[in-house]
Amino acid sequence: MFCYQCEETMNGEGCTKNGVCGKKGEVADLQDDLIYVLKSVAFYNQKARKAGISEESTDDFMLDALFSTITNTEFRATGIQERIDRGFKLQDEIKQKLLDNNELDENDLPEIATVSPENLKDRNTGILATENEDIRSLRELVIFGIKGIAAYGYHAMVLGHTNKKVNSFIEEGLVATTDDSLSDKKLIALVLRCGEKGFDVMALLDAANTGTFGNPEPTQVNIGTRDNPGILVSGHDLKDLKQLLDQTQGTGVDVYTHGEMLPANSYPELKKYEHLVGNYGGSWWHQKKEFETFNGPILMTSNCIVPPGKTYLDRIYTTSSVGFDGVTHLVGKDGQKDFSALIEQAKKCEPPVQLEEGTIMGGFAYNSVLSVADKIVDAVKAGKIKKFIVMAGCDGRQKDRQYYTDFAEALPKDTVILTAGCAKYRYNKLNLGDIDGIPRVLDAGQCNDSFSLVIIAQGLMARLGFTDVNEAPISYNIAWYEQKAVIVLLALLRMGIQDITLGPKLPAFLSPNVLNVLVEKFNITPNTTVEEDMERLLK
Ligand code: FS2
Ligand code: SF4
Repeated sequence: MFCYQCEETMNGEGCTKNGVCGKKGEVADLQDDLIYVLKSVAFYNQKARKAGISEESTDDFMLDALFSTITNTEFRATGIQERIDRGFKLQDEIKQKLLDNNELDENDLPEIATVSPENLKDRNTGILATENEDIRSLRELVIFGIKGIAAYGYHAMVLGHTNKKVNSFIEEGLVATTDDSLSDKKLIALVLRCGEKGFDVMALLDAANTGTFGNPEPTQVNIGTRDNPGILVSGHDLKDLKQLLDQTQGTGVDVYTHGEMLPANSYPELKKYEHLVGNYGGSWWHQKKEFETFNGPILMTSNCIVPPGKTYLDRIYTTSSVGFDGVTHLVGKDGQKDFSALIEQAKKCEPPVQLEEGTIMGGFAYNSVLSVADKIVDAVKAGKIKKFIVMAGCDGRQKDRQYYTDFAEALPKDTVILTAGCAKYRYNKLNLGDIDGIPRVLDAGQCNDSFSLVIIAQGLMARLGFTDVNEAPISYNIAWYEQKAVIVLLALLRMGIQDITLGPKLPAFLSPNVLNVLVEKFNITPNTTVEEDMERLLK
């Protein structure tokens, strides 16, 4: 095993026995095999795409399979093995179709395309198979970005929204990482194209979410509890939540969001349910304690599961790309899922233990922020808002993340934080106040809604008369943890955004030379101390 895809990788270098996240070495090895097989499927499907004979079901499979390899998603060896088997089946089917259509020369296949169930174990599928550390770094940067694209593409796909160009890029990118003739320059260009597709897929998911559930509205989200039994929904999938809300209506069972599902409370088509009570607890890594005190069933709809504690193992459920041994996994049929097992179990459970009370504000996606843009622009022109600080990204369990709370608290009162993703839990309950009624923390939503922050930045910039994105009074202090944040970062870079401060640690998968390129091209800076960063970011 060798995995270095997330921020908490062992010693800042790589997990080599088991993952810090709890992923077993066997599962990590299978994930390497799966990515390898996906590269082969991608090779064939690129040809099928060009010949006009590719199937949508292949896109769906690729999105799910890549998503399953993201940190804190599929922990089951069986779950990964099933996807490897399916990949081989698809590889054969697409190959046969290409042969039937005279679109393939079997005597001219690259090595990746000759992988089979019989020879897979003889191949070195691991990350370290690429010996040159700069090429390895760039290849993995592309692959981790593609994993993020796949996750967002998956959530859009279940809502009926797809983007063929994005799906094609996923294949192109995967195949490119097997091409030894590609120079580092070409790989850097590929990394930037990955960022471009990252932006496109976030726009796609935004269209899927807002088209289905309406534009998020500024909303006071309750963080207390009621006396009914409840079901807690975590992960990122709004469609699963909607189906659960429909099925729990009139049953006496309440529904709460957790972690990255918090923004669901601001969508008109979700907040209209009286029994969507509010949000319970904090970001993903608090779940062991919070799932225990919640008392009722928990539905994990996507990444962000941590190895469950015994006290709630019999009442946690997974679905879609996420899975864990010993946890009931729910599979839908024709886009519909049956949550009756959770509902019946909830009826026998105690109501949640109240952890806190009051409300937090959410729903500041681009539509609601830009609808009051004049007010914001007036506040900027009057000198009441001096700077916007984008503090998007991830939360994590390491102690050094306290930096983000301290940074938010230390910001002068004439600054506004634009946030998205679970990083917000480090400061969204601090009561940082408002400026002429504009909250000092504007929460655009989930990590994918970082897209919204770019639209907000562009919208405000245009009204303030700036033509260069880097001249506007906006600074970036981004926190990362896993591969969805990698694609958010690449998307920001592709937008030409300079001077991003990144923390709490730099990715282990960036070799010194690749890091130098990012520093020279985009002036990415690792975060340091609150004081030092504050001075630089407020300049
Ligand atoms: Fe939180 Fe970071 Fe959302 Fe994850 S914003 S840890 O990428 O998918 O959540
Ligand atoms: Fe280690 Fe992160 Fe990989 Fe888990 S996902 S094995 S913690 S690098």
